[in-house]
Amino acid sequence: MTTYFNEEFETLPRTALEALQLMRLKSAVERVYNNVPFYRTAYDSARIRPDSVTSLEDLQRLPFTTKQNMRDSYPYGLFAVPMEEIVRIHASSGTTGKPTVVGYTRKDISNWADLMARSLVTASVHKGDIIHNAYGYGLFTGGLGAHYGAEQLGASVIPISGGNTKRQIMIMEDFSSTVLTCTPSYSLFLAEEAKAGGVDFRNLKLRVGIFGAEPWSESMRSEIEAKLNLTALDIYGLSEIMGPGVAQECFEGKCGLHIWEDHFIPEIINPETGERVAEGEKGELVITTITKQGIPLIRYRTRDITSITYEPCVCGRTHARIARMSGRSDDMMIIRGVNVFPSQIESILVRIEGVEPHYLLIVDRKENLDTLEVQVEVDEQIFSDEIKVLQGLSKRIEKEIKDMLGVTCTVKLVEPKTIQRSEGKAQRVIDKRAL
Ligand code: DLL
Repeated sequence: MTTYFNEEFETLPRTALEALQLMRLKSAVERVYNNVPFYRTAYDSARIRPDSVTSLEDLQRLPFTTKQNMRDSYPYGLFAVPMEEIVRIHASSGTTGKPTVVGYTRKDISNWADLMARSLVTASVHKGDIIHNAYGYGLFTGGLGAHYGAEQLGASVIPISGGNTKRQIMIMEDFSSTVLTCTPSYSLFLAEEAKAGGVDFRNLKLRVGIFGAEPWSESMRSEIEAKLNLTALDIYGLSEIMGPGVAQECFEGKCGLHIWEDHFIPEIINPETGERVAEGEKGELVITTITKQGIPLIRYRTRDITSITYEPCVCGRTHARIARMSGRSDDMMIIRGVNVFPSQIESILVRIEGVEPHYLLIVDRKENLDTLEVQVEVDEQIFSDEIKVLQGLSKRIEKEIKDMLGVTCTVKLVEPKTIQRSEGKAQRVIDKRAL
């Protein structure tokens, strides 16, 4: 039996859900047109009147909003309410330049807490659970987002944030934490430190982990589940749209993440043409927020690559499911014309015995040719083996990558614990070509 946080909305029949979406969409378009000069200008120049949106299909006629549009209106230009109504500000750092800034009204914060509570329940969390929340607290939405959701649900939340990993393990052990929330890469770092300190995860009370904020693979899931002795579920979100809790994988189905369609309208487009792709086909996720007040976004291009399915789910929730993100379109490396996502390399590495899930991809250009070096850690035992064994292993990985992805690389096996660990999002790629 599935437990819901808000059964009525989570199981709304498709027709009712779409009727609700349309009502909310119309009002959102009206609001941005009246309150945000950026949208008024964009719609006026495309000759679109807000009241001409009369069906969900009409959404496709509206222009996209991009991260660049947000940067251009830094910091508050896209806010749709006066500053007096904004009760919280978050920002995402991004790799270059100024952060992207978002503002929340009191209602936005309460909707977010509800959706995050819904996401936690979807991952089987309930009152009485003790949540070790190791997402960073601060401008990043992970910490506070998960925190408010946990409180809304009525679970006990430990606001440990990131860092001080040894102490985290002691707290997790002594406080009998049952749920772990952090990035997937940090969960593996916790596992490693626990092992080094003689702590066996089988003796901890952890039951489920809710991991997101960065791409991870199905093989990484198996690795985490084995090392931390818990069920690992995927959570998706982005600060521009809200923060964590935009979409959540359910405990019952463990197959795709329910995107909360009573608040967001998802579309999958071909990033080149901007046209929608068929159900099940991969493309870029575009999200329209239909309840947000502080900074509503219409057709926001997330750059995240996924696919969508409207097939019914065993958990009974009627909201569509998006597939595990296979990367960001701007993370995609083009090596001598071949498109490669870090997550594809990760899947190959994690399956190989003796290889640890800590890796770094270094892209460079030598004599006008792109090069890819895959640095990956091996376990103590392999590392102390003869050079011949190590050479054999790196050749084998090079061959697997070539066979599976069609790209030539050099593999450098490195000593355990040499690749930098992250307390938040892991950096997997260094592209020296751009420097
Ligand atoms: O990472 C929000 C979040 C916090 C999500 C905690 C989940 C858990 P940003 O810092 O704005 O917000 O980064 C958003 O991170 O566009 C994706 O590229 C990536 N991302 C987030 N969740 C996942 C996931 C938070 N489950 C960006 N799988 C997004 C893959 C993810 N990538």
